[in-house]
Amino acid sequence: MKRTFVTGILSLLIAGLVAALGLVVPASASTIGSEGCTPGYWKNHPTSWQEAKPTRLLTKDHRSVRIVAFAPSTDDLNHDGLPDTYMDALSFKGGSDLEGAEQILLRAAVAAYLNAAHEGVAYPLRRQTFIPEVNAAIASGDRQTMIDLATELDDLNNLGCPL
Ligand SMILES: [Ca+2]
Repeated sequence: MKRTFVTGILSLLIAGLVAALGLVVPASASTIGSEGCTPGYWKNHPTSWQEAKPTRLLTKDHRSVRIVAFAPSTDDLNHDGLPDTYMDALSFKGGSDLEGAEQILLRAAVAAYLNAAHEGVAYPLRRQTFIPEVNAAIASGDRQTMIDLATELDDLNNLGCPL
């Protein structure tokens, strides 16, 4: 009887230990799940960024050949006379014309990039998948194509932020 009790306590302890360990195992950047943080979150938490600095230029190539750079129609979409950075993109205002659509898409796309790059966010998409789609939508010159993709990314960026 006593032995069963001790065994039961031990089982509970082990189960608790496993659960505790499970909580601290970091999710991999390649984790595919259903989490995402918004452009607003990333804009306000630049110290949480992984694999990109806020000053990184939108058009800068990535070291990994499997991740292509963003390809905006111009490197100065916010017209401040300087090449746009990842942080600039999170502040793009959007608008009703083609350039506005491109801003809306890139704002969502940079948040998507940061979600996909972060080890603690189980984002559903990989960068090597959606960045070419973003570039193709921009190259299409079709506002609705850009808005549709932006909406898809926005939905994922609003899945819920674990950070
Ligand atoms: Ca600029």
